[in-house]
Amino acid sequence: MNIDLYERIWMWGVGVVLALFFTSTAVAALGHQIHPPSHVETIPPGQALSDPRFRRQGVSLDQRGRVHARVVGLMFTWLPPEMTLPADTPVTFHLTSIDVIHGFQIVRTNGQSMVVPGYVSQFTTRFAAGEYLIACNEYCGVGHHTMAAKLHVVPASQWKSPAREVADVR
Ligand SMILES: [Cu+2]
Repeated sequence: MNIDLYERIWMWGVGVVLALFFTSTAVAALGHQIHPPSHVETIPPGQALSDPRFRRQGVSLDQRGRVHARVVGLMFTWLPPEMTLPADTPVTFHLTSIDVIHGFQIVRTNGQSMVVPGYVSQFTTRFAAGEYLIACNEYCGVGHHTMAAKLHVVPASQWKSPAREVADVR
């Protein structure tokens, strides 16, 4: 079969671009551990702040000593606006919104998730010690640009851990 030279160049070009895309996806997923959160848990958005899972926002320890961070998004803030977490320790984030869709992004880390009213987003990650900015990366209204929180990550030995929960909230 005779294929025109230009046709052949374009076919190779497309092949190379596809190979690059698949390779970069594989490197991100396998090398850098970047995965989309996959977790389906629902919550009535109007009652999220009185729900046992989010009544107390912030950092907690479950009965097995694992660290959890519970955050509620609303126009135009994150609750709580500041958290302190231990470094090099797996932390499971639980996120929900009481109004519109927000985007929870811990800048310069792989911690990021959509925050959708009616659902609890969850992901687990760990951090190096330092200060991190939590931004909203999903346009949510006129005050969107002011929607930010702070994350302090301190060496685990200096971290003041909260009391363990009496019963596992989840
Ligand atoms: Cu927002």
